[in-house]
Amino acid sequence: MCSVLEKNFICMSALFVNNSDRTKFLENSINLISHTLNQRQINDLELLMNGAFAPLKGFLNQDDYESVLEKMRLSNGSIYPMPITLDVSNEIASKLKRDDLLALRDPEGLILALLEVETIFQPDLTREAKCIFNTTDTLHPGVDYLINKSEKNYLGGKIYGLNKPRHFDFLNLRHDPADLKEIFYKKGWKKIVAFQTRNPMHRAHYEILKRAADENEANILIHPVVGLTKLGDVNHYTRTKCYQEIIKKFDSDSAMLSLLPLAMRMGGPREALWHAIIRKNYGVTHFIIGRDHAGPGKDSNNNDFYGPYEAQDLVEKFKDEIGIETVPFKMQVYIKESKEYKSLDLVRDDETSLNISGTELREILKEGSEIPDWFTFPEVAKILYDSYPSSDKQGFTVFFTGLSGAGKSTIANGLMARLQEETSKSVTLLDGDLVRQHLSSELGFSKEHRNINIQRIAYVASEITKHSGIAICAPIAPYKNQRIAARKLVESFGKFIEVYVGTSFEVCEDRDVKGLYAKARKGLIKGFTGLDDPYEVPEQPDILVDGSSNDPSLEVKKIYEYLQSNNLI
Ligand code: PPS
Repeated sequence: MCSVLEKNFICMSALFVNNSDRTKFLENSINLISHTLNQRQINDLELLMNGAFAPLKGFLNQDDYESVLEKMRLSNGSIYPMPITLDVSNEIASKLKRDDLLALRDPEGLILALLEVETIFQPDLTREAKCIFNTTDTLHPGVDYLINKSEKNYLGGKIYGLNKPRHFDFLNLRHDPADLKEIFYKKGWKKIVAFQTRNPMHRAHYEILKRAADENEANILIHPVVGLTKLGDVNHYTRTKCYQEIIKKFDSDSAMLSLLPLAMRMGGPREALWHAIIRKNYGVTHFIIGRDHAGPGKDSNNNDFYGPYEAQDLVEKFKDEIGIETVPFKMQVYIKESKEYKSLDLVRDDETSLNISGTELREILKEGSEIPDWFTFPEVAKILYDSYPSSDKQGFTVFFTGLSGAGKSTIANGLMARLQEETSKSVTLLDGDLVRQHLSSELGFSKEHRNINIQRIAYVASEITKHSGIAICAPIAPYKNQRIAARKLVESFGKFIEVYVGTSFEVCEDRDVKGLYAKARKGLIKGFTGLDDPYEVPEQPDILVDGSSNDPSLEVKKIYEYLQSNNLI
């Protein structure tokens, strides 16, 4: 692919070894210590290996790291604002010394590269946060990684690329820098204006792109990030389907779409500068920087981490050194009267400006309301509706908890029947006894086993919820922590409603439907919930029901009405 002169820089800087070295390296790698890369490290490695992070030749050594923190430059003076580091566990760091080779593998064990260790150091991660992100507030995703997730040792050294990370999606939209440069060359594109995004694209973005291309007589590269972005972002599958619709709005010879497997740090100004360097490496000549580029949202005091145009200002300062033109854009709004988009700062007093924020859009989707036509193209709206069904079309989990014999199964069965009678959703009952028979037959009632049991139930419930079904769970679930963990797992996909069946121990013992209380009193059953094993009463259940009631259908009605009033059915 590297035939033309102007691509030489990239070919030389890409870090893949030639074929004969590759065979040697692979043979020798069997005896090497291995590090399993996390998703962020895989994204970093892919862009190191393909030359998108040029002039980097590997993960930063200590002198480059210090220099990047303090001066936004490598120790040789090249501008580089983001420290690309490899954090590893104490166990791995303690086994390595200078000049050792370390095998870098993906979670399935595929070797991606070798690292020739040059420096091993323990960074001051709080200082790094302050220098790079200008804050130590862990609400900042970049800071959160450093303080709460990063391992405490950094390894610096040269990378020998052996295999590209595996991708199975949108293969025709993935390009290395050399590929894109060759495509631009073949298309005869001299000026290319790139657009970075981690969100779905709407009409305002289309207008920005059209104007940027016209004003600069340039072609368009839509270059969205499909590596790690901010938690809660629209997933990249949905976004890419939206981009595929947007690209159709341009002449086929004037614009193209390519996906960038970058792990964002949400570092505002420094990140914008880094994005510009990366785009330069892909052969881009003009880079659009909008309002709050790579902004991480609000801090713990509800203030913005960075000023809205700080990123534009910083990149502007370094554009000549990088060799890329910046195309700054102010926030675009829709003018109701003239039915056109314009910069917010140009709106006249007699004009009505309209905009929909990301949060407002999520609200519209949740309610199942219509996304206005002025805001997005109907094709994009359809993709978003399909991916984000309104609450009444989403799945959910009703999680009963209470003592043995409290009446969980009776009420759960009643709820299941009512839901099946009155809705068209599929309902699955994960009753305590049934789960113990089918999913957890090897488990006993120790704390460890009970925890595993609830984790399994929560996992199955989360899958049912994800696929728009209703999961009704009815275990004892005596420990608060496990109930919280179950909620967390399910809530990634839909609502979790905790129902506490608050029947007292005395009533349950009195009923003793299965004769278990009597056995436990005689010491024939050890670790019985409520007797010699704790039941941690839910402090704030979503619903409290009375399991000692003579008419369980009243309790079923209470839950059913709760589901109705929360738009779940
Ligand atoms: S847990 O703690 O959530 O894993 O328990 P769970 O799987 O829901 O328990 C299912 C049934 O096991 C019976 N059983 C016991 N319960 C409590 N403590 C001990 N030691 C015990 N041994 C057996 C009990 O009948 C549970 O069913 P329910 O429907 O709650 O009565």
